[in-house]
Order: sequence, then structure tokens, then C-alpha cells
Amino acid sequence: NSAAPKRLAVLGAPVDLGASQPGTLMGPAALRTAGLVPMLAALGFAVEDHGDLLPTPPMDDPAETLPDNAKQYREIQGWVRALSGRAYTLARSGAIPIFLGGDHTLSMGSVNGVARHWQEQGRELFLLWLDAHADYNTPETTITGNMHGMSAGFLCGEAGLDRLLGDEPRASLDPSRLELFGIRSIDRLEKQLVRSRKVNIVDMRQIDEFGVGVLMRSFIERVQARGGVLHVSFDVDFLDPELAPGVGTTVPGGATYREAHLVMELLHDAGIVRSVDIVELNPFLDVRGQTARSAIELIGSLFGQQITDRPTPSNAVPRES
Ligand code: HAR
Ligand code: MN
Ligand code: MN
Ligand code: MN
Repeated sequence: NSAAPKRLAVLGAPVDLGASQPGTLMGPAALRTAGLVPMLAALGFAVEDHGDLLPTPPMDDPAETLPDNAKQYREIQGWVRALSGRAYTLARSGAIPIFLGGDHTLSMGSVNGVARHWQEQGRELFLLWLDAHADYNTPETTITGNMHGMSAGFLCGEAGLDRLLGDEPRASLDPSRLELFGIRSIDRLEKQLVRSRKVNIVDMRQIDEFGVGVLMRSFIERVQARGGVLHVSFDVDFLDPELAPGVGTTVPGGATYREAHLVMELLHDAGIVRSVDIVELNPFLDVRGQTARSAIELIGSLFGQQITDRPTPSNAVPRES
């Protein structure tokens, strides 16, 4: 396994039309204000800040091809197409791209772009979805029509948003390479779909019973056994609302401060992370920058901030029979 790159490329995507309420468009600014770039530089990385992205102009898809139950589809299409292209180029450049959201529709573009790159390299890309929600809806299953609840499903090739990328090539991920982690809110039809696709889902009950250490190690081991690389899509509502009140869709019973740091530390030690999203931070709802600061501390752990620089010796876990 080649060593993780020491070059990071930060790109903001101030999109909020996929969410249930406005405000995540201020996310990139809040993350920069909280000190993301100097924090990463202090960890020894060369950090390029590519500023904020602009969406591509709306496509002229004929009205009868537009999906029902997908709010703000045209505008989101502009973001997703722009993101996919930039994500592909940034990944190809050899840097680790860090995408600052913005709502979770951002990942439809960022993950599609990096997935195209790894496909060309012949490496398997895995997708870790740290989130309170499964985001595995389609226009068929959604209750709200909010597109941020459809990102993971879209990335795994679910039907219903088939023209979203326009002429950008679509790189769909096998559902077996998606890990939904921290989940505690899932809609009825969405649950059926996730089950039928055999997506790996670590819900909060499993975390209570087995602990994040065991569960994260077993996921990391699966990625490493395949020689895979990893994209981490970090929805800040993964965290408990006490720790992260600055999100539009808080769900009680989320990851604690220690649990979330341990997840990030284990990922860092594994050396498999090649791209990251930080999404759903809504600074309009935040309390004195607390959520932005928590998010940044966690990204610090993901990129090697340690208490004693003493990683545990291996990611080995007892095999299930
Ligand atoms: N499942 C619900 C829906 O589809 C809520 C989705 C909320 N998603 C986010 N991102 N906040 O995880 O509307
Ligand atoms: Mn999400
Ligand atoms: Mn969420
Ligand atoms: Mn650490």
C-alpha cells in the first residue's frame, strides 16, 4: 500500500438547495474561519485552497425528462456536474481533495469524480458515509423530495436521477463498497431498499453494543484486504446534537466526542483515506462556531493529530466464522 499523499486540496461548494432549510451555503466560509487550512498546514501538509466552486449553467433537459420528487433538480445538477469534473482533476493531480459543503448533494459530484479517477487506476474505491441518515432515497422512495437524502443511493447506481450528470461520465459504486456508519434515521421505503442492496449499515445500536473501535477496524480490514482506497463523506449530523447543534436535521443519540475522534484516528492510522467531504454544517444554526470547531478538530484527527503519537499496533480483529 503506497503512503498517503502529503498534499491536500481544499475546495468549497456553497450549495444549500438540496437541504430542507437554507444556510449550508455558509459552510465553507465557517470552516475556513474556524481555521481549517492553518490547522492542516501545522500537521505538515502542503495545503492548496482552491476557493469556492461555481455551478455550471443549467442544462436544457426537456421538461418531460425531469424527475418528479427531486426538489431544485436543475440547480443541483449544475453543482453536481461542476463538482464531478473538479473532483476528477483534483484526484488525478495526486492531492487528497477535501470538499467543503454545502449540503450532502455535494457528494454526488465529489464522489463520482474521485471514483472515475480510481476506476482508471484500477483501484477499488470504498465509501464511508458518516451520517445520522442513510441518504439512500430515490425520487421513488423519498418522502420529502430533498435531494440531500438521495446522494448515497445515486452513487450506488439507483435509478431515477439518471441524467443528473449530463455528459459527465457516471462511475457507479457497487453497494457492497458503501459503509453507512452512525445511522439513526431512515425512512421506511429507504430501509427496504438498503436491505435489498445488502448495503453494510452500522447503526447507533451496533455502536452502543460493540463500540466504534471494533466496528471501524472491521471495515478498515475489509478495505485493506481488497487493496482499496477510501473516500470519507462526513455529514456533521453524524455527531450528537449536543456537540454539533449547527445542522438543519439534528437527530438525538449521535456519536460522542470520543467516539468520533476514535473513528478519525483509526482511519488515519490505516492510511487509506484519499478524499473527504465535510457537509451539512449550517452556520446560521450554529452556537458560537461550536459545530465548525468540532468538525475541524475531527478533520485534524483524520489527518494525524494525535495525543501521544502512539497508534495501536494493528487493525487486526478476530474474524467472524
Ligand atoms: N431521509 C430524509 C429525507 O430523505 C432525511 C434526509 C436528511 N439528510 C440529511 N443528510 N440531512 O444526511 O428527506
Ligand atoms: Mn447526509
Ligand atoms: Mn445527515
Ligand atoms: Mn489522531
